Amino acid sequence: MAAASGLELDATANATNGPTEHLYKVLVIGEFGVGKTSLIRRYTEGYFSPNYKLTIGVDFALKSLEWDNNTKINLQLW
Ligand SMILES: Nc1nc2c(ncn2[C@@H]2O[C@H](COP(=O)(O)OP(=O)(O)OP(=O)(O)O)[C@@H](O)[C@H]2O)c(=O)[nH]1
Ligand SMILES: [Mg+2]
Repeated sequence: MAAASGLELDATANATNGPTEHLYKVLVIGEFGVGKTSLIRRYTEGYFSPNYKLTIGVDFALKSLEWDNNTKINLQLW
């Protein structure tokens, strides 16, 4: 399984414009049944279930992180 992400932060947050929001789309790819859905669910929802059905096509989940007081990071995990 391989995860590719482009987590590069530009620290351009400034007080006048309020919080800066960043959106990153993270693609999780790999052979069937290796645990991609499990990994994403565990990270975004905080639990593991041994009963996931195989994913047909693609699915995605969202995770929002308060990076610091001026920066919000939204992750789209595919
Ligand atoms: N024991 C154990 N089982 C795991 C782990 N990760 C995933 N599994 C199990 O492996 C099976 C497949 O996990 P999925 O997360 O559905 O795998 P997937 O890569 O999304 O599969 P596809 O969507 O079919 O490509 C499930 O029954 C999971 O419960 C792990 O870390 N430990
Ligand atoms: Mg899956």
